[in-house]
Amino acid sequence: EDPAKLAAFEARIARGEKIEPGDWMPAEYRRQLIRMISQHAHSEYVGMLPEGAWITRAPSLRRKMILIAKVQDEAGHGQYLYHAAETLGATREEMMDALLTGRAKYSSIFNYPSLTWADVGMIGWLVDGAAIRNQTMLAGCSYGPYSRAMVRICSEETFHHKQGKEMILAYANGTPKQRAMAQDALDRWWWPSLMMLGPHDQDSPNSGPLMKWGIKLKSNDEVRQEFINEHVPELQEAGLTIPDPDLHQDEHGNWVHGPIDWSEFWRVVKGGGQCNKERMDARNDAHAEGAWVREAMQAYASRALQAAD
Ligand code: FAQ
Repeated sequence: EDPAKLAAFEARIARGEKIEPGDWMPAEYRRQLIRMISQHAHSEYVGMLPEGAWITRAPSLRRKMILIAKVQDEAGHGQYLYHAAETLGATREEMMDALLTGRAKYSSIFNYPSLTWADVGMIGWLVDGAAIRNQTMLAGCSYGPYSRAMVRICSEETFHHKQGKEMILAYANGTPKQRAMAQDALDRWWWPSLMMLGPHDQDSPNSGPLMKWGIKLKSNDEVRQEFINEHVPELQEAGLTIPDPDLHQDEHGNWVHGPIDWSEFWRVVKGGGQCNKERMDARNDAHAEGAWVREAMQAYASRALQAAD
């Protein structure tokens, strides 16, 4: 790679300029962005499934409308993100193929089952809460299209976060059965939510290049600490118990968590979680069922092209 071009590129990042699609960039910067943005898109796309499963069983029309809007937002986030990756030269077909054949990753968190209605609220509060912490950081990233997508996605997810919190607070202040449902959902979603933010910094091989080039502005552990500091007091105030006997506050006011079971994390990432097979089957079925739509759109586009000739 041309050292002068690399130096000019790094100087632009140091000045806080955004890198735009046609600009020169190192091959590794492009590769890292395609990896990360496409996996982020896949996460939104698979992430529709755990909550989507509850649309037909929402307890009221109001809750059903909110949930449909949320799941639809997640589909939209996937679309923005696939488009952002396309600006780097990845094609939709390649990315979809990588997901559907299991070559690409998507977030570990979506391989856990949503067993009760309280899980829908807990996903909004914890999973969207963790996603917002990570994505607020990424809104400042050096690649223009990704950074701008994050601004819009974060504002929509702030609504998701609030609706989740509101739902859990209603249950936490509700009947003993509702309180037990909220606690049970917290017991099952707490640790996966911490894992979702990625391995500890010493086990995060991508952080080096990502932080050097201003893609990630904070490390996995820093973002996890922010997430914990925000959520522990609020969950405790709701009367819920965080399932971590070692949790305590240090002299700086940071909430320190007990050991994370990384063997569980890697098992889930490698396909051995409770719902990996179910999620991949659902996405493959949806893709196969959509074949006629893609064919019809292609036929329409080629006819429009002929008409323009
Ligand atoms: N799951 O070197 P690092 C959402 C992989 S969106 C699976 O630390 P990096 C919205 C990682 O890919 C949630 N794999 O990696 C929503 C790498 O493998 P690779 C998704 C994981 O990139 C809410 C290896 O481990 N958000 O939730 C995970 O520096 C509610 C080593 O890791 C994004 O994707 C994981 N949790 O840091 C939707 C945000 N963590 O690729 C519906 C963008 C790590 O080399 C309902 N991504 N791995 O084969 C990022 O910020 C980063 O990629 C991290 C990981 C922080 C996820």
